[in-house]
Amino acid sequence: MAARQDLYQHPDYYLMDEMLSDEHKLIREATREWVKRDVSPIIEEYAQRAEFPKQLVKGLAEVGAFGPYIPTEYGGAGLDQISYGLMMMEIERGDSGVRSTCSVQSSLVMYPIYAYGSEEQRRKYLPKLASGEMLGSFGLTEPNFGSNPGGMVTNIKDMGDHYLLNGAKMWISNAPFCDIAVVWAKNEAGRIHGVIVERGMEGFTTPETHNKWSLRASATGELVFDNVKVPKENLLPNKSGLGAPLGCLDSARYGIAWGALGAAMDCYDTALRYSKERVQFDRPIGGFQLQQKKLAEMITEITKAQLLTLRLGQLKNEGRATTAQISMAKRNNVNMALEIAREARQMLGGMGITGDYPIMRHMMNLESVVTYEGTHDIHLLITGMDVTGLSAFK
Ligand code: TGC
Ligand code: FAD
Repeated sequence: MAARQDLYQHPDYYLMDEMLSDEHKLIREATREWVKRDVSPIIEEYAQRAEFPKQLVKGLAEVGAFGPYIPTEYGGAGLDQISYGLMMMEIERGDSGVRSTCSVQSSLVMYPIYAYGSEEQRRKYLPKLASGEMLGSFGLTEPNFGSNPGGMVTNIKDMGDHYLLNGAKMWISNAPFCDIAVVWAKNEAGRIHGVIVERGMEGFTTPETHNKWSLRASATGELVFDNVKVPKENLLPNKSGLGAPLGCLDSARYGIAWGALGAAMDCYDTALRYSKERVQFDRPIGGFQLQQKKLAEMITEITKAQLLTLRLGQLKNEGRATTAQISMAKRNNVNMALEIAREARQMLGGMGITGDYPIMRHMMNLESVVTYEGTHDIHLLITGMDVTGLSAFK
């Protein structure tokens, strides 16, 4: 398959760039250049083969995409939340699966070790995770507990000098090759704790999930624990209860809100360029009112989402972004991106279903993004709960 030339130019209809600092723009440009050079030429082939391009790990670490907001003393990039968001936007512009790897590594593995871990755990794992020497995964979802993780049955038993871990996690990004997994399990009293499980521990296996039509350039699998002896020092000591994993999700969902924006912008940019080049009835198809309606609606939705997401980033920087605000942005942006991908795909006619253009890949990837980290419906119910004060889950 011939490598695709990446001609991407980002839409900025409301001059949002003027609201970014010079540092933000530098970080965004550096990430974009890396995506254009290292991701775009190879990603279609890897997605078609259903293989994670492991060679990207080094570059992701070098652009600072593993732990962008983790302090530098632990190997992170020490950046603000808007920088983190812009990186996720650029990386998902390349591919949602590559962004998934960064979300998991940064927000679901490094963040809990940083926020809930001991100083020894921080020093042992964070620098290696930041450099890409180690890759992590996050085990919350189980075969019978997806939207309702509080019902999990994976458990730890205190055996005196270690914990005995039993159970299974499903749909876990990066599971097949992770070096460590942050796993959520209940103790004898039913309290949820996080433990760090290392590859090589006896009884720990990570079978791969095959036959996905979505997120094909990301590896997904199970985490299976059969009487795994977990040393006591591997328990995250500083937070327990369902709020601990949900706190990690806040950070990952925030990154996904930015990421989905990137996928939407890539679909729009591709369709806009195509509409000016493709001639039917002796005119570029972009001159037809029906095609203009599609493009006008796309750029309107993208512009609204850009403003919503940047404001969320400002609130996150100030430590004021709420779970419900993050839910609204994740839900809105992923749905917006999915609708734009579907419309953009139609605008390319038959060419839209091929790997010569990125749209169909984005569209299929977004079917996972709209489901993981809380489904579209769950996020709606989080907003409903926030505005009414009444939980639809109980
Ligand atoms: P609920 O009673 O509402 O809450 C239980 C406790 O948690 C606290 N809490 C939070 N704390 C921090 N951050 C948050 N976002 C929090 N949300 C809730 C809450 O205050 C309470 O604390 P306490 O002290 O009173 O006990 O819980 P619930 O059982 O009713 O569930 C609520 C619900 C449905 C919203 C929650 O379970 C949920 O968000 N479900 C969706 C599950 C989900 O998102 N799974 C994602 C798995 S990871 C993943 O998909 C990774 S994909 C990665 C990739 O490849 O990019
Ligand atoms: P279910 O919870 O069974 O939901 C099925 C349907 O019912 C959905 O439409 C849902 O919205 C609806 N529903 C459920 N409850 C309600 C309700 N109360 N009211 C109304 N509707 C409801 N998990 C991890 O822990 N770590 C990972 O790294 C990870 N990576 C993933 C990667 C991929 C590619 C995918 C697809 C998933 C991943 N997940 C991961 C799991 C993901 O978070 C779950 O798939 C998601 O939370 C939904 O759970 P479920 O699939 O069991 O669906």
